[in-house]
Amino acid sequence: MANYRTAYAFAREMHPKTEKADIQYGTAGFRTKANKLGYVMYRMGLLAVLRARYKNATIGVMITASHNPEPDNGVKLVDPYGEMLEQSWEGWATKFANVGDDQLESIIAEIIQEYNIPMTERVQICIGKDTRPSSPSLAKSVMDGVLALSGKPVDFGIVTTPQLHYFVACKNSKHAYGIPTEEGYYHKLVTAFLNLRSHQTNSCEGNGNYRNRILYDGANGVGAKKIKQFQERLGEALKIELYNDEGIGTGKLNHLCGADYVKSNQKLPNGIPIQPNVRCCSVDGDADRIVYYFTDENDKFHLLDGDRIATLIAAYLKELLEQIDIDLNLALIQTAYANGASTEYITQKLKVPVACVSTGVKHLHHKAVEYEVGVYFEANGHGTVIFRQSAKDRLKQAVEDSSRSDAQRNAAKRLLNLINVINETVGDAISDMLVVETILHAKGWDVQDWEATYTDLPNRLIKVTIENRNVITTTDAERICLTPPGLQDEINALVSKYNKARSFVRPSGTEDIVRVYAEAATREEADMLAAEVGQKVYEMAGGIGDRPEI
Ligand code: G16
Repeated sequence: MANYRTAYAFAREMHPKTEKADIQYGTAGFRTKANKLGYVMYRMGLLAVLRARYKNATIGVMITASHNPEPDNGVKLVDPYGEMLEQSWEGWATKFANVGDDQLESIIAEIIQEYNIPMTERVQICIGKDTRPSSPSLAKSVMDGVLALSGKPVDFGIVTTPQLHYFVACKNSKHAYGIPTEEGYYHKLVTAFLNLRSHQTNSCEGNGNYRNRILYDGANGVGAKKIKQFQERLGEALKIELYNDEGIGTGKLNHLCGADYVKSNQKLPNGIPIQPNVRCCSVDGDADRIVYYFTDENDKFHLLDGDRIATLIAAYLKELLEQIDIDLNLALIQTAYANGASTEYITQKLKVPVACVSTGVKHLHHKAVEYEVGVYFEANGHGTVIFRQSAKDRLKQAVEDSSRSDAQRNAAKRLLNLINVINETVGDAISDMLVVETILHAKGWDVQDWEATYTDLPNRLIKVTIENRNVITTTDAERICLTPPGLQDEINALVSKYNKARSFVRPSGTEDIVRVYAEAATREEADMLAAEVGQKVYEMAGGIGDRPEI
């Protein structure tokens, strides 16, 4: 019991619970104002050690509020293979965060007993943080929690969320996933990317319509810092022009820029120059999401979001698998936010099966592992591809198989290289960018060719603030609203007024708001439907603040 006493004493002296209101482990861990999180961080340090001992593995703790505004912060635990914390432990995380200081000792004893956790192992906890000014002191609280239960904190400093996931996977992987250092990460991705470029007959400069120049919006966050490592290493192979790289603590993080801003507002971020038909991309505050876009010669903005990235990747993988002549089951996982046109394209044109799950990469990842090759993306640009080890082994055999043609073996080599560009642990904006650039280059496409594959249905995403967002509950992968009673009937009635329309509402798991999504045949109809549904939410679910305007 001596160990848990230390945990309690530390809590009382240094990290006492300061908030009365309960906090919940949401879509991506705990997220709220940074000044409310000190004790939560400490307790997540404790929980990480318990999880690590239970799994007999290294566990990760990432301190970030990703796309949220700079004064927010957050924390999430990373499981042994770099995946999100197993859902059955999210309840423990919520309990740990909310018990009184004097109950900490007993809750630690309870979890140890429930899982029969051996308390003698010396385990490592990898800790990473984004560029928020509040992150260093919150990281210190996590470390105190780790030390209180005699775990070993390994501080990776400021890193992107996907880098931290990668480090954890490397530390635990039996299949040599990579070297668990920043240098190891850059080396793995860049080597594979350059291999793919050099094996192509066409030049580095371009291929067909493809040009090797991209404007990159770093959201004034860690994605701006880390892309410099790639700029240096990629040189002429991909000329990345960096914008939105303000210093830490300027208050500009995610402000009028970044992937979430661009996706939600469907317009250019501040800071990116208008250059007609030039490929641009934006990452978010912790560089786990990316969207592409361009402005045409008439100043019209064109967005290529997560759905576009998913369809581009799935189509290319299908092409490679056909070239190799290998039968691997490939599927695409989306959420309710996926544009109806993307789902139609992928099922009817590409003939790749699609599954729809609830928002949150944890849900998408979970579904994707059911397939040999699982491509998963949220429309907001968060996603990746995962390959079963058996699929990788079959590809390696295909490369060695002398009965296969050179073309088949080369395609298998190409796919194996592409797998090394991909961060399979979680969505990774920079890795995704390199994958997109590889595919566009291989096809000789620029964004206009990519966009021409199908036509998006116009859509609109708005936020509505209500008193208690938990009064909204949903089912069927969040496509149907269960409560408040009658709201779904109202949504159905509004949707029926428009062509090709669809709309749903759900409480955000990262912000204190309700999200309303609408799509329809025309821009005007989509905007009108979103506003009307937003107003119904406001009226029937206790709206506060600004009422959505038509
Ligand atoms: C997080 C999650 C994403 C999710 C997003 C928005 O992203 O990792 O899977 O789509 O929040 O979630 P919600 O609609 O529940 O607020 P990020 O980039 O903020 O970590």
